[in-house]
Amino acid sequence: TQAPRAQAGLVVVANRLPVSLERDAAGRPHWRHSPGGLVNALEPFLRGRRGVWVGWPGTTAHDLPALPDDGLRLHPVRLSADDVRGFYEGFSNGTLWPLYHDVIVPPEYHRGWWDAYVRVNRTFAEAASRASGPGATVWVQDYQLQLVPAMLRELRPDVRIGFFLHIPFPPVELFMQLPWRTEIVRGLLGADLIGFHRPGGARNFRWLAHRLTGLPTAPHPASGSGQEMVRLGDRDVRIGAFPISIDAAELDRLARRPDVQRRARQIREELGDPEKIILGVDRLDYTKGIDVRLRAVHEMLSEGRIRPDRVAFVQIAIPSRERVEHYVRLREDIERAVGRVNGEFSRVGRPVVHYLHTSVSREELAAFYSAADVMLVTPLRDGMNLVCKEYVACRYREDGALVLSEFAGAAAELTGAFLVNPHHLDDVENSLAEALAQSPHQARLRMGGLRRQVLTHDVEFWARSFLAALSDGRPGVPGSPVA
Ligand code: ADQ
Repeated sequence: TQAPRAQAGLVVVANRLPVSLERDAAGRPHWRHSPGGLVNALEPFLRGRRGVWVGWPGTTAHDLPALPDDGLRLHPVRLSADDVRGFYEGFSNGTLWPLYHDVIVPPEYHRGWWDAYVRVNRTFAEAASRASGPGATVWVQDYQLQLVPAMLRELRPDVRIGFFLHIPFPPVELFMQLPWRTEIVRGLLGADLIGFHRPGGARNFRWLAHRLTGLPTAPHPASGSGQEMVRLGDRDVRIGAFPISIDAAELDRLARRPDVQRRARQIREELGDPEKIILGVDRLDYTKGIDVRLRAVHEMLSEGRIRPDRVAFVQIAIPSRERVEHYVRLREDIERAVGRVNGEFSRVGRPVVHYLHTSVSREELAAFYSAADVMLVTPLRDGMNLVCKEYVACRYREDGALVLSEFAGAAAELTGAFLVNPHHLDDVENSLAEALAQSPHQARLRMGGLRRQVLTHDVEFWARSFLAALSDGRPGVPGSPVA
C-alpha cells in the first residue's frame, strides 16, 4: 500500500472501499462508485475533515487504474488471493458470519483462516496508522476488522478509535465457542467506543469482556445514554447501541419521481396486473429467510388462502459470496423452491413467483418498492436490515404493508410492522394474510407511524450520534453538528 498524500483528521476503515472495478467493452478497467448508505452518510463528515477511506478495492488484480479522486480520498489496502481466501471467504464469512448469526449454518474453525485474519487485520491497522494525522479520529467498521482497534492503538496511542459492528453480536453461549474469543474481545477493547445496533449486543459484549479479561465494567456515568463502560487501566472503553439507518429523504424523493412511479405502474402491468404484489429484496444469504417466504407462499397457495391468478410474489436476490460453499447450495435450494411453486401453481405466461437473481439500480429498486403492496422481510437473524426501512421510505402515500421478522434489529424500531417469528410458519402466513387484507385506513395508521420513525432517524443521525459519542464533547473532533 502507498502512503496517502496527506494525513487525515478523520479516517474510515472498512473491508471494502466504496468503489468497484468494472471493465468496458474493450476490457479496459475503470472504477465505479458503489453507492451505499454508509458512504452517503459519512461523505459529508469525511469531506469536511480532510477524510480518508481505507479499504480493499475488491480485486486482487495488479493492472489497476488510478483511484477516482473527487474530494473523497481513497486509500487502497492490497490483498493477495490467499488473503482473500483465508481472511475474507474463510474466517470472516465461514467462521464469524455464521457464528454471529445464531449458527444458522455451522461455523468452521480453522487455524489457517485465523492466521490470515490476524495478518490482514494488521495490514489494515498499518494502513490506517499511515493515513491518520496526529490526534485523528479513526472509525473502524464491522466484523472483518475486529482486531484493528487494538493493533492500531499500539501503533498510534494518539488517535481516537471508534468501532461499529454491522451484524448482530451473538449471545454469550455462542460467542464462547470461538477458539479465539479472548483475542477478539481484546482486539475490540482497543477502541474508545464500541457501537452495536442493539443494546442486547452491547450487554453481551460487556459481560464477555468482563468474563474473558477480568476487567471491571460499569454503566457509563453520563447515563441515560444506555452506554456501558469497561475500565482498562487508565482508559475507559465505552459501549453503546447506535441503530443504523438509511438516507430516507433521498429514497422518499426518488420514489416521488414521475419516471419511478411510471416504472412502478409498468412493473404491475408486466406482472399481469395482479391484485396484490408481494416483494422480497435481499442479498442472497441464508440468514435472510428467503426459504421461509417461499414456504409460506407455497402453503398459502396450496390451502387456497391466496390465489395464483390474483397474487404475484417477486423475489429480487443480489448475488453474494458466490465462492463460499453454503451460498452455492443456498442458491440451488432457492431455485428449486421457486421451481416447485411455479410448477404447481403457474399458468403459461403467468408465473406466481418471479425470481430475479441480480442487482438492480436504485431507481428500479424504488419502483419495485413503490409497486409492492406487501413487503416480506423474514430474516432468521439480521443485525439491522435496511431493506425494510427502504420500503417504508418509498411509501410516501402511506399505503402498503411491511411484514417484518422479530429477529431483525429493525423490529425494535418498526413496531408498527406486522412482526412475525420466521421460525413459526403459521405466524408468517397469518400475518401475510392480514397484511394482504388490511384496509387503506389501517395501512395509513401503520405506515404513517413507520415513516415518522424512519424519516427522523436516518443514517446521518446515526453517524452524527456515533461520532458525537466518540468525541465525547471534546472540541476539534467530529461529532459537533455539521452544517
Ligand atoms: P446486509 O446483510 O447486506 O447488511 P441489508 O441491511 O438489508 O443487509 O442491506 C442490503 C442492501 O443491499 C440494501 O441497501 C438493499 O437495497 C441492497 N440490495 C439488496 N438486494 C438488492 C438487489 N437485488 N439489487 C440492488 N440492491 C439490493 C449488513 C447487515 C445488516 C445491516 C447492514 C448495515 O447484515 O443487518 O442492516 O449491514 O449495517
